[in-house]
Amino acid sequence: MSDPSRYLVTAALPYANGPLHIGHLAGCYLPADIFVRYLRVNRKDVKFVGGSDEHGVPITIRAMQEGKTPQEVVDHYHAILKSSLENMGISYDIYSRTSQPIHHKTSQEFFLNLYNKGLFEEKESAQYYDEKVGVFLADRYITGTCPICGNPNAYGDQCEKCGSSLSPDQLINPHSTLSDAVPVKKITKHWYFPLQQYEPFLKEWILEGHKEWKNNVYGQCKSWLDNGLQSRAMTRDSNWGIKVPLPDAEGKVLYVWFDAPIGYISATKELTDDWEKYWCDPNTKLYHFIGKDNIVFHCIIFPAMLKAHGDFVLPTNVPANEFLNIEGDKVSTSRNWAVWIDEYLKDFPGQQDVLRYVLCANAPETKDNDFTWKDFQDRNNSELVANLGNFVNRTFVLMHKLCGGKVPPLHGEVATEEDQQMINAFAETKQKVGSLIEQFKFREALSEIMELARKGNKYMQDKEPWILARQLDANGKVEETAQKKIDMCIHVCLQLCANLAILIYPFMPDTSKKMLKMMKVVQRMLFWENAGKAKLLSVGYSLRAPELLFRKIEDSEIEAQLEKLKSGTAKAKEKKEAASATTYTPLKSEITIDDFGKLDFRTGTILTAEKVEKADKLLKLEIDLGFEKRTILSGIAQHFTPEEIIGQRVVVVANLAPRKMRGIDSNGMILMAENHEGKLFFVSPGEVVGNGYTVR
Ligand code: B3M
Ligand code: ZN
Repeated sequence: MSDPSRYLVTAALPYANGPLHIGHLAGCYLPADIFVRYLRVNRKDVKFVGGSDEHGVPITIRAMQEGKTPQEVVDHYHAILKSSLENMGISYDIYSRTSQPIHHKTSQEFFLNLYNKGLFEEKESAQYYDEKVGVFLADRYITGTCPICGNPNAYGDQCEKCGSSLSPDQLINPHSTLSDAVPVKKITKHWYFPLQQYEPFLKEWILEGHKEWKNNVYGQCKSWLDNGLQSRAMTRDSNWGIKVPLPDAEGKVLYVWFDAPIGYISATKELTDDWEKYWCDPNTKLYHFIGKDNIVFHCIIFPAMLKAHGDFVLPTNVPANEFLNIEGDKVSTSRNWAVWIDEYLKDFPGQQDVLRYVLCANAPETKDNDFTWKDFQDRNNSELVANLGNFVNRTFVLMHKLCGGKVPPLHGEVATEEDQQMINAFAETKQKVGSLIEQFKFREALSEIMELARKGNKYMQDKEPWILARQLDANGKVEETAQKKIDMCIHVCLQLCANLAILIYPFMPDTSKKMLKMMKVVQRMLFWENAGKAKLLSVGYSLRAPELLFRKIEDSEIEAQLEKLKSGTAKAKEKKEAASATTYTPLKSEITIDDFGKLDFRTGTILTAEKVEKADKLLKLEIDLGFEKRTILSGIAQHFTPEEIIGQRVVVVANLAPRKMRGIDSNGMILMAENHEGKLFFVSPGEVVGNGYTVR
C-alpha cells in the first residue's frame, strides 16, 4: 500500500527570550515529536521543522530587562532552547532561527508578493508614543487599569488577571512601562492586511471543511469568525525585526506574527532544495502543533496570508493543546514559576523519558491540566518502575534463570486460552494505539500501551513460572511439562517485550532503544508494521542481561524540587523589585562608524554662565575650547544655577551647525548624562586634559 502523501510537521517557534519549560513541551513539542516518530516508523515521507522566534516585543522587552542588546538575548536563548529540545529527544529535521538571512529574504518576498497584488491597506493612525523615550509603544509596553476587572496592572493587549483581551485604548489611566510616562497619541503609518476579505474563504474552509479539528481549536476559530474579522497591521515601528522592504518604510519592521509562521517555510528551504515538494504540492499534509494561545495566528491569519499568496498548501490540521499549570498555578516566566528543562536534565540526568512519559500521560489535550511533582513521582514509581520496568526486568531475569538466557520454544500442547489471549492483545493494542495517535489522542494511546504491560504482568503472575520451576524430578531437573509451560510463558512475555519496545518508541525513544539493546535486535524492528506480531524474537536467540529501565524517585528528590520552585519565585520577586527601580531607555537604531566619524567632540571649560531672558530652560554659556571661545545655549537652567557651573569641565559637540534661539546664536552642544529620574550630569573630561582636544 503506497501512500502518496507527504507530511510536513511544524511545532511553534518558541520566542528566544527565555529557556524551555515543561509547559512548552507539553503544549506542542512533545505531541509533535510523538506524531513525527510515529509517521517515520510508518515509513512516511515526513519532515519536522521548527526554530527559534527571534523577533518581536518579547525579545526587546527581555533585552531591556537584562540590559543587553536584542541580538545578545536571542543568541543566548536560542542556544539553550536548541539544546534543551535536543536533549529531550525532540527529533527535528531542522531547528533553525528567524534571524537567518534566508528567513529575512523569504519573509520580505512574501510581504512584497502581497504588496504587489495591491492587498495591503496603507493607513495612518494615532498610536501611543512615549515622548520621554522617543518610541512608539507596542501594546505590551502599555499598562493601566483593566476596564473589566479593575486590575491596575493590565497590559495594552491583555489583562492577565481576568484573561480579557484588550486594546490599549480600553485601558484606564495608561502609562508606558518603559519610562512610566503617560503616553501621547502620535500619527504613524502601517500596512494592514484585510483579513475580512478572507472571511468567506475561512468560514468555508474551517467551519464547513474541518469539522474534524479538535473541539478547542474549532471552537476558537468559530468564535473569531462569528465575531467578524478586521484588517490587521502587518508592520510595526521598531528597529528590531525584519525591515519592511519598501522605500518609504524607515524604522518599520514586519509584525512578528507576519514573519514567524513564514519561518516554517524558510526552515524547510534551509533543510532541503526539495522544499517546494513540501509546501506547494497538494499531496502534502501540513500539521501545525501549537499551544492554544497561538490558534488564531495558525488557523486564521497565516492561512489567509497563504491563501492570498497562492503558492502554498494550507494546514490539514492544527492540533493545539491547552495549558499545563504547575502545582495549581499558571506557568509564569517572570515569576519564575516553571520547571525549566535545562535544570530538569541536570537534576535527573538520562531521565528525559520519565518527563516525556509524565507530560504525555497528563497532557492538556482537551483542557488545562496540572503538573505536580508528587504526580511525577507517583507515575514514575507506580507506572514506569512498577509496571513497565518491572515486567521487562522480570521477563529477562526469568529467561536467564529458567531458560538458559535464550528465547525458549513454544509448545502448542501446553498452550491455554490465556496464552492465546495475551498474544491477541498485541495486535489489538497496536491497532488502538495507531488509531489514537492518528487522532492526536496521545495520552489515551500511551495508556493503552501501559495497559498492555499491565496485562503482561498479570499473565506472568497467573502463570507463576517460578512456582513451576519448583517441580523438580529425581535428578534435580524441572519436570518436562513444567519446563514446557515455563518456556511457553517466557516466550510470550519476551515477544510482548519486543512489542512494547515498538509501541513505546514514539513516546519514550530512549527506553525503546535500551530495550532493543537488551534484545540484541536492530533499529529496523521498530517499524510499526512489526508491532502486533507474535514472532519478533526467534527461538534459541540468546539475549543480554536486563538493564534497569527506570529507577525509583525518592521523596527527598521531590521535596528538593518543590523547594527549588518556591525559592525560584521568591528570587524572581526580589529581582523584579530591584529592577523596577531602574528603567533603561531602549537603544536608538544602529549607525555606521562613518556616521560616528562625522561628529567632532572637543574638551572645554565653562567660563561664564547666565540666564537667558524669557527662556526659563536656557543658560547662555561661554566655553573655552582652547583654540577659540564659543557661545553655547544649553537647556539646563532648571538643573543648575549659573554660579555652580563656572569652571565645570565639559565635552562639546563642536561641529554642530549653529542654531539661533531667542536671538542668540548657539554654536554647539554640551554632552550631558540623564538618569532614570531625569536628573542631569555633566560628562566631564576630568582635570588633566586641557581644552580643545578631540574626544573619540
Ligand atoms: N513565538 C509565540 C509563542 O511562543 C510565538 C510562536 C510563533 S509560531 C510561528 O507562544
Ligand atoms: Zn481584567
